[in-house]
Amino acid sequence: MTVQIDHALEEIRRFRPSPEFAANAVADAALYEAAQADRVAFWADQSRDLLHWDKPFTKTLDWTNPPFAKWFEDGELNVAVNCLDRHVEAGNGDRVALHWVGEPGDTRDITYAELTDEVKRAANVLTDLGVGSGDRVAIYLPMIPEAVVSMLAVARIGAIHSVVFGGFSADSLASRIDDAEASLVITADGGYRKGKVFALKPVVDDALTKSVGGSVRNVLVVKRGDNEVEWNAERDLWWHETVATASSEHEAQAFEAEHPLFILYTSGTTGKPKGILHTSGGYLTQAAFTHRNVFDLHPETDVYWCTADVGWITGHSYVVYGPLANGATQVLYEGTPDTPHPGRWWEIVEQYKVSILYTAPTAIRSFMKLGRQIPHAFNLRSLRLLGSVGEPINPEAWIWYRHVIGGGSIPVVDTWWQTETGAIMISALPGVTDLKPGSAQVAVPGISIDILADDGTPVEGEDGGLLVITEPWPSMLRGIWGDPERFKETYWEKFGDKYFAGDGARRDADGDIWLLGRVDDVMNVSGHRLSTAEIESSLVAHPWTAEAAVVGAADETTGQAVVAFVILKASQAAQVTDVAAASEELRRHVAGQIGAIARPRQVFIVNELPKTRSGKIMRRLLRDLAEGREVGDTTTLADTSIMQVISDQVK
Ligand code: 6R9
Repeated sequence: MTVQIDHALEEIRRFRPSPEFAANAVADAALYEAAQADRVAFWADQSRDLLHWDKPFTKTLDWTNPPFAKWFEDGELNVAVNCLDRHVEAGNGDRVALHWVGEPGDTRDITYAELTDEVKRAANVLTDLGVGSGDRVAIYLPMIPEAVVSMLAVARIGAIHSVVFGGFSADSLASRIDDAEASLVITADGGYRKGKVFALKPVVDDALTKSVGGSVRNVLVVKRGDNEVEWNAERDLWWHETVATASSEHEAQAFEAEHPLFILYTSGTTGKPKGILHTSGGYLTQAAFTHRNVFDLHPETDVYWCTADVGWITGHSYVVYGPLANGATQVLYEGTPDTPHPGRWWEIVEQYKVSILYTAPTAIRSFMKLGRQIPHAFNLRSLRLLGSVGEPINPEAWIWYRHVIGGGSIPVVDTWWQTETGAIMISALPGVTDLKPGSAQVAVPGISIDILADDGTPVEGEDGGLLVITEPWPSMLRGIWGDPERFKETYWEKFGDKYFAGDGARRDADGDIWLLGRVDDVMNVSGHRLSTAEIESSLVAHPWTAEAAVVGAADETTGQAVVAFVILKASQAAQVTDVAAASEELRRHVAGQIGAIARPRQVFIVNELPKTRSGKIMRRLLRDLAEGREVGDTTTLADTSIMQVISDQVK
């Protein structure tokens, strides 16, 4: 059965918030008015209300040296204390912070008091290992409570974490360790995924032989998969032999608001991932503000579940920092949605009475394909708010999400933001905004968004243009690790002091914003960012490959899929007789080099690539081919007949 994804593009229904929801909503229209009246004062008020400052700030924003912003500069706070200790001190130590569910079915409920103790213990171990303020710690873990504990322990001592998604390869891990010069890696023996243990410690071992920097002194290993691991007694330590036995006394120090909190690598338009740098006070302010207001969080009663992995920014801001700063109770699930059965997520919703669910369109579309009988075998009536992130949600998926998962009457918020923005920037406010399927809608209070033409002039009417952020915001990236020039070039060169997001957008007659996808060579596969250049360079690194071009082709389930066109070296072509096996080998190679998420859906072996006279590959034409469309304008090709040749080969 195939599902027509786009046939609800004519969807024009609007959904008013129900009076009951609006009456109890955390957010109200006054937030917009306050932010409108004085944007900077608005953020200062939010920060004071939502966070505990050991030393209150007196300055809110310094934008005298754009694009380097400073927020709440003279204030001091401890991020981990804001996420933990202060809730315990306020009498909420017995509240569950994490309902953790392991894929094989084991569970742990961890209260705020217990999580605080565990983080203090881990902080003591890190300090004993010589990790201090400003040092970098790489975290390569499955979705287990220790991932959250590790991040907060690093934050607590003022060190900087770099979480690397557990699906990334040894090469990817090694380059991230080297770029940040991490001195410690926190990992596990393995984790569970699709019913099997996937090994992590061996990947770390491999990465450390590939690492050229030699910065890593220790590897701290959580026992999770019970898989065999090799052991380097001088370097490796078990978590259960160190953290579990460490003291839970730990006095947290306050750090300056602009103290670095984490680096998170994300794909850009070039082959080399960028280490996006976030700092403490502004980041936590906007993560907490948006988590509370966009998800209408009532921490005493809600059970919140964001399905993102902590390896992505969504996991940083909306699994760790936002929810914990707000004292939320949340679900943390280790595994995949379909293990051991396709209703696993809905079983978890029923069991924990999840009230707020935040996930990605790609997941929603795969559930649509399986049919509503799967979620409907469970009681989903606890749900009262649904969120979406990662890519545009097409109206059909939006309607399905609201009706089939949400029972037809609860709000769905589509949230636009990026690793670089740190927190949600565009979204409806539930209970306040009329909802419009398919549109991310409006800038959150205190955020200034515009749509510009390529030459910087404002776009008139409903034409599409480029999305920009016109004023600095608290959770904005503070730079690219070790590369201030690349930071300026990538985001600020195009429009002067306005931030260029890399997304196309248009505004409709009501002023609602519709995202139109990336305008650069960044693909979005299942809500994950991948760069065409990075995959091309991986393909070219294979001994058979002479040249490669990669495009993101529309895909019903994953949004986009990686499709590669490869020319083999003449010296190899004779030996490669089985084309299917060769493309399979290249797919495997990319998965091995970058990670399974980058594995191309298809690799086509071709003799030529379409190039302009100046030698630029015309990916647009390859995308037409990959999407089964009539090939577009070929007049700028050096050889206009080439597309026919390629298309015959692809068939
Ligand atoms: C949070 C996250 C960022 C890119 C972004 C855009 C796309 C994210 C979206 C969306 C349309 C939404 N994106 N949310 N597009 N509607 N609600 O996903 O961060 O991994 O850095 O990706 O994802 O293209 O530029 P990140």
